[in-house]
Amino acid sequence: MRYQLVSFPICPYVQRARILLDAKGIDYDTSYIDLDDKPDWFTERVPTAKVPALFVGDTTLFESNVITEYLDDVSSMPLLPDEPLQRATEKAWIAYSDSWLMSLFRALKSENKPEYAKQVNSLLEGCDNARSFIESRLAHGYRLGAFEIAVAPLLLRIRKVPDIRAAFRERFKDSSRIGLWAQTVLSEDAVQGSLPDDFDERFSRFFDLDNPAHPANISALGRLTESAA
Ligand SMILES: N[C@@H](CCC(=O)N[C@@H](CS)C(=O)NCC(=O)O)C(=O)O
Repeated sequence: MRYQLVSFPICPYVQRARILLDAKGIDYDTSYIDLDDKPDWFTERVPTAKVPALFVGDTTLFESNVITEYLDDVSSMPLLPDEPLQRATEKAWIAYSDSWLMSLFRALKSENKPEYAKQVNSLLEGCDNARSFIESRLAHGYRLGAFEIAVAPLLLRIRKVPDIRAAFRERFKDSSRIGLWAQTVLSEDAVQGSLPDDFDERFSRFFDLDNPAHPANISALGRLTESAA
């Protein structure tokens, strides 16, 4: 049976499923939909009306973390550990990483610098909380696991926004291992190949990132100078 992945080109949650499918060499078809004009066949089959959805024959799976866990379960070389406590721990961090993606989304959609700064700070705090978990994963050498796949879309997007990238560099400058871990995740073939060719353009357009007035483009210093004038 061939899987059908329902997708939207710049969705980070879809990207998780795509990375896992590609990393494991699983064949699948992709259907792209317009989230502003969802087709009936989609809304009739997907209760949340959100992507990703994975059609497995007549069955519909939804929620990216459930889709990736299912695909991991039914394929060889499992990414999630077997041991129940380790497995639950990794799944807990994966679930927590959803809130980091949400902070990034809110930061990029924010209309003013204070809201943007609040969301970036919440993103930094969340990722900072994962320091010891990431360090513990590196104790036995790097391996692409389920957690890495869950956070790869976030790491890719952080790289695309210079202001947020700089904030991460500053925050994690004392941990070269975490920087190296992030670079290694980003250099995985399945991660590299998971973005559409026109991703940068679509991403910028979706968040209006080329607008000089976007909060990510206004330096804190510039804002202070403006308000002092
Ligand atoms: N918790 C869901 C989130 C999925 C999600 O928010 N997808 C967005 C696109 S990135 C979506 O389909 N939005 C359409 C809508 O909310 O109507 C998951 O992990 O799959």
